[in-house]
Amino acid sequence: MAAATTITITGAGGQIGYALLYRIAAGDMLGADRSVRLRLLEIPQGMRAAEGAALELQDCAFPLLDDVEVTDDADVAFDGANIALLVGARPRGPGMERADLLAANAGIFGPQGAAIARGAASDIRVVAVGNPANTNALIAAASATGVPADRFSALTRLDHNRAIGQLAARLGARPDAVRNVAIWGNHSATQFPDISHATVDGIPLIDALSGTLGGEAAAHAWLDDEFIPRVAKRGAEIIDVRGSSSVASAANAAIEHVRDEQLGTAGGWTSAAVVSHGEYGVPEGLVCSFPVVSDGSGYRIVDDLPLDARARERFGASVAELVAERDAVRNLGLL
Ligand code: NAX
Repeated sequence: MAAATTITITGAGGQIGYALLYRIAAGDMLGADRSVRLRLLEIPQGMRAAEGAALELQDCAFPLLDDVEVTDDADVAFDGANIALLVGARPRGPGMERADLLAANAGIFGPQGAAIARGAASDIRVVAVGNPANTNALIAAASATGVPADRFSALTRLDHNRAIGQLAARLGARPDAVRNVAIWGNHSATQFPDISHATVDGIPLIDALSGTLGGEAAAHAWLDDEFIPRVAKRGAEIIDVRGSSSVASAANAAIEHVRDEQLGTAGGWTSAAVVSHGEYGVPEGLVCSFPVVSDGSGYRIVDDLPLDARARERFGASVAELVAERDAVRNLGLL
């Protein structure tokens, strides 16, 4: 077996951390032939929870788990890291303005980016899960001097999977029959879940939807009035029904994001927020969700899809939000 892969998980004592650790150690992320070394980063208040999770990891006696270390020191956590999942973030507190939230998170993701630059392995790849995920990834990348920006991404795989789940349920299809859905923009309510290139069992999805709903006008009405808002606001729906935010589905999405980036997307594409090089007119440097593919050496944007005026308008609104977040961070002198 090859040398163990070192994986750093921040916020490991939190809810998503707890849902992530055991699946990673069981081999769900990198496969049954790669052993892993886990580095759990927490703040002092979260250390006991992370230490407890580490005790349980020991009690699972996973054959692939070489070693677990719990720390509140970012330099220790990222030392030699091959993969980092940045989950720990500052949630929006009562009365907190957007600028306060961005600043609080810049105070987390900036120093973590710098620690990654100081100590991570040369093949490091980082995904920001903690919100606001896109801008947190942007800040971490900007602070990681010497690490190529394209090593940083943010999670929109949960939005992608939510879209597939909705479509499969509406069409009575298996989720794996639905291909080439795309999430464009920000991981927020402005995101654009797009089915215009999607297929189900090889048939254009819009045709299948028109057949199910009784015509193309009805299909477009369902997409605009139900599908898009439901996917974009699914996080709030989960909180309303479950009484707590998405945890298992978020951890699952993070595992799939890393797995596909590291091992490759097999046919079709997925969605991830990655650094723009100007694709589709998105300002260079923004961390924006696009359809992406990977051959195992990192995500590459699918950059040649036609977008109609309606799609451009929705995508443009979400990109404008990302620009505003970036500018707010810049104006605070944090970028
Ligand atoms: P929890 O509050 O359960 O856990 C967060 C943990 O992070 C806590 O244990 C806290 O002590 C730790 N933490 C805070 N600051 C830290 C720092 N500087 N270094 C290390 N650890 C730190 O939240 P949880 O439910 O696990 O959610 C984590 C983040 O994921 C939140 O920001 C949440 O908004 C975000 N989400 C992102 C999603 C996505 O698709 N991108 C979906 C799910 C989730 O909402």
